[in-house]
Amino acid sequence: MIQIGLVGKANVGKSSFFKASTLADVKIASYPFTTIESNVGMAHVILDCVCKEFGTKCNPRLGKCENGKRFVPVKLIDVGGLVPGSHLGKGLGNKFLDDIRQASVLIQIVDCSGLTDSEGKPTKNYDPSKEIEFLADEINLWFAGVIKRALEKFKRKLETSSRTDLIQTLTQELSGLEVRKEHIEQALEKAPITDIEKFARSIREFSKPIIIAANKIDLKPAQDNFEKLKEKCKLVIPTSAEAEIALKKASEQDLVDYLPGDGFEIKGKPEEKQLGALEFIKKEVIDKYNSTGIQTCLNKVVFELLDYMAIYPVADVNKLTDKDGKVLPDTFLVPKGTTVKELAFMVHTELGEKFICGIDARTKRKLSGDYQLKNNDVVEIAFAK
Ligand SMILES: Nc1nc2c(ncn2[C@@H]2O[C@H](COP(=O)(O)OP(=O)(O)OP(=O)(O)O)[C@@H](O)[C@H]2O)c(=O)[nH]1
Ligand SMILES: [Mg+2]
Repeated sequence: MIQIGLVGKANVGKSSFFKASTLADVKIASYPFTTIESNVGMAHVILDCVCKEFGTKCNPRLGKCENGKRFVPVKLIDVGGLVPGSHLGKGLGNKFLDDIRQASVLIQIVDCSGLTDSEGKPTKNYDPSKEIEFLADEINLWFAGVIKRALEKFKRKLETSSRTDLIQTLTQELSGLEVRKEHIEQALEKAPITDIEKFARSIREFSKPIIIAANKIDLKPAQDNFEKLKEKCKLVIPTSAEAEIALKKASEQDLVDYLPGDGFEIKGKPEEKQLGALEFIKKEVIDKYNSTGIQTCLNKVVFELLDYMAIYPVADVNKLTDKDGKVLPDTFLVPKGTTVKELAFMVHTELGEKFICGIDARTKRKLSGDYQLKNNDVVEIAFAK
């Protein structure tokens, strides 16, 4: 399952983002370093399910499908606040950074209101672009440290080995950091292995890209800062974790019609205070930014930043079922370029080892092992029994 890391300085709303996405009851407070043990939970990306096209009703094993919108689980990791010097162990920096080793992508939550300083303490007019810079530096330096240690024992060998051997050794040694072979190849184009810091920065950029969530966008100063931030960073999404928590709560109470990522309609009779809060969210967040941004962030990291596709493996292309008769039970999120044979291994090692061919559910044609899958492919894997 894809792992997404939530990072950022202290007191910016990481745990609020986590709670809004997973509905887990985690500790949230208006002081820095509230989180001291990382939280891990399940969030979802939401996509158009293929069940509609096939005119069938699906039975997702994980997540759910409502009105053709499929909720596919992704793992979310909420770590404690990072500070300048975290990579050297300041705060609980090293521990938190270790917890995001397995993440394929990071969402940096930023306090866009500028009402907290670099250590998460209350202030005024803090420039949020500063925390974006220091955080990327911390993560890059931590990466450089891990890579340096991992390569120490191979130093001599790496200097004399061929490019192919070098890439193979690095792929093995860095697999625990979710670094794939193509990330190493891309990074080597940009920096030589001898320049560890530059090389590490480059691998980090390819293997753990960062998107910025400009959080607390419901607050006026955040709205002003956001306009400036947009000019400086390409990948910045306005978010209000607090608004998302309020909307999910109101939806559970059946007071609003709400599909995360969209606006909402009030349908019940909220009490005066809750009605006021909902009206505030509509005016300050939805009318200005179209949504609370939380779901937008999750979907964007998976389908744009990582450029993943949704694939539906089945055991029977005619019935679209698994061996227990469940219709379209799984949605796999896989990188572009994934082949049918690679998919077979992802479903089950044995399926990969005994692989014969794939079968396309739309055309019923056979697919060879090196066929590159397309988004929304529904495939059966034929294997030797
Ligand atoms: N106005 C507003 N406040 C928010 C929002 N998100 C979080 N907060 C508030 O910001 C404070 C910190 O939130 P947390 O979620 O605990 O922040 P954190 O980044 O996990 O903090 P640490 O674990 O201490 O690093 C709390 O008072 C939240 O209620 C938001 O979107 N809007
Ligand atoms: Mg927290």
